[in-house]
This record gives sequence, C-alpha cells and structure tokens, in this order.
Amino acid sequence: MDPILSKLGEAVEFGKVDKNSPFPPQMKGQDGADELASQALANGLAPTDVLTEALVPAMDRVGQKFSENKIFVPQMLMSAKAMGAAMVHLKPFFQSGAVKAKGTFIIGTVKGDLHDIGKNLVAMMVEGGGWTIVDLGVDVNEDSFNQAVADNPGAVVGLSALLTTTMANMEEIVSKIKAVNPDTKVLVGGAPLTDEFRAKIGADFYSPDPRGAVEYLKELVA
Ligand code: B1M
Repeated sequence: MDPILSKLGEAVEFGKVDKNSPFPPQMKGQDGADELASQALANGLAPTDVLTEALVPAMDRVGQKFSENKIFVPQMLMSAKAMGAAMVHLKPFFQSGAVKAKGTFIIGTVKGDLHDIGKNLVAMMVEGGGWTIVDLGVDVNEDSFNQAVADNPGAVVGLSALLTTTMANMEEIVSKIKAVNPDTKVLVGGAPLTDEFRAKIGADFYSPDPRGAVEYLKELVA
C-alpha cells in the first residue's frame, strides 16, 4: 500500500484530524487526516483507493477496538471527525462531471441513529451520478421523510441505519412513506442490514454500498 495511505489510515484510526489538533498526544505535530488526504490526492492517488484502502478499513478497525472495549465513544468521535476532514477533499472528485438531471434522491439516517459517515458517502456518490440530493441529516422520523417526498414529488428515498436497534425503525418509516405515497421507491442500506430484512420491511432495494445505490438509481431511470 502507498505509505501515504497507511499514514492516512492511522490518522483516522487514532483520530488525528489535522496537524494542529492536540489529539492524540502521541501524534502531536504530525500531519492529520486533513493534510494526508490532500497530499494523497495531489500525488495522484485515486479517490476510490483513498476511500477503500485507507478510510473505510480505518473505521472498521475503530469499530473492532470499540467492540473489544479498547477505545470508547470519545475516541470513536475523534475518528469520525478525522474521517470527515478527509472526506472534504474527496467530495469534489465524487461530485464532478455529471449534470443533475436524473431526479431527486432524499436521504437520511433513521430516527434514533446518529451515524452519518456512510450516509454522507452514499449522498456524495449518488450526487456524482447525476441526482439532486435532499439530505435530511440524522435521527430522521417518518414525518420528515414524508414532508420531503411531498416537497419533491417523484423523488426516491434512501434510508441509512448503523445500529441493530435503529434498523428496526426502518419498518415503520417505510410503511408510513408507502401509506402516503405507495409508488415512492425506498432504498435501504447500512452495515447491519440484509436483503432478507429489506424484503421483510417492504423496502424496494437494499444496497450494501454506495455503488449499488448508484446502480439501482441508474436502472430506475433507464
Ligand atoms: Co457507533 N456503533 N455508536 N458511533 N460506530 C457502530 C455502528 C458499531 C458497529 C461499533 C461496534 O460496536 N463495533 C456499534 C453498533 C452495534 C450494533 O448495533 N450492531 C456502534 C454503537 C454501539 C454505538 C453507540 C450505541 C455507542 C454508545 O453510545 N455506547 C452510539 C449510538 C449513537 C446513536 O446513533 N444513537 C454510537 C456512536 C457513534 C459515534 C457518534 C461516536 C460515531 C458516529 C459519528 C458519525 O457518524 N458522525 C460512531 C462510529 C464512528 C462508529 C463506527 C466505528 C464507524 C461507523 C462508520 O462511519 N463507518 C462503527 C463501527 C463500524 O462501522 N465498523 C460504529 C464507516 C462508513 C463508511 O461505513 O457507516 O457502514 P458505514 O456505511 C457504509 C455501508 O454501511 C453503506 O455504505 C457505506 C459506505 O460503504 N451504507 C449504505 C450506509 N448507509 C447506506 C444507505 C444506503 C446504501 C448503503 O442506501 C440508502
């Protein structure tokens, strides 16, 4: 792996946001995710490699350490902040090129859930695929989704959940969206989901990653 990607992965894993950030003390004065992501792209590394070889595996290591009680919520939060600082540099690459003409994609992390990194990535890539994004943020309930559908007739809705507890909230949200607008297509995703779960809650499509979401949307308008 390119050494800069290893360093970037470490910066995210240990929550080093940028050179000036005091956390973690053992990385004082070193470049953080902000500088390293910028350098990686300036050196010509592909944005998708930066994402899949450095950033996503780093967050997986963070999750693993959290499961083993080796780190706690504040450290996870610093890693999320570092990931966000890196993603700022990736965003223009995923958004460039396409004309926004394919439709509107409403996306949100479901109620009770505050995880937004995966949701933001999906939004970024779908936008890059030519869709207008209405991002409702995190902790979004069925009324907010329905209001957004009313404001954007014909839009496709994407729901994200990262917790086994909050994925259960998707069922109510899907059924309330379908009760008001039966033709609205609902796409679901997030680490704990499966296609079996998607079928059980009556959503139209499950994608484990942003690429699948982009492909599904492409087929919808083909
Ligand atoms: Co939390 N957290 N967290 N967390 N967190 C997980 C999810 C966990 C797996 C960690 C662990 O225990 N190993 C665990 C969930 C266990 C479970 O339910 N199965 C967990 C827990 C327990 C919690 C808290 C309950 C901890 C606590 O307070 N005791 C708490 C809950 C807060 C809440 O939401 N109410 C909590 C809090 C947090 C932070 C706020 C500190 C922070 C989030 C900050 C933020 O998002 N701004 C955080 C983080 C960072 C994580 C981990 C470490 C990383 C998540 C992440 O960003 N991954 C995570 C462990 C892990 O995932 N390995 C963990 C990177 C991201 C690119 O991947 O989000 O999976 P992901 O998105 C992917 C796909 O899932 C997919 O595409 C993305 C790109 O490939 N995808 C979609 C996602 N949405 C999609 C939608 C689609 C399609 C695809 O279509 C619409």
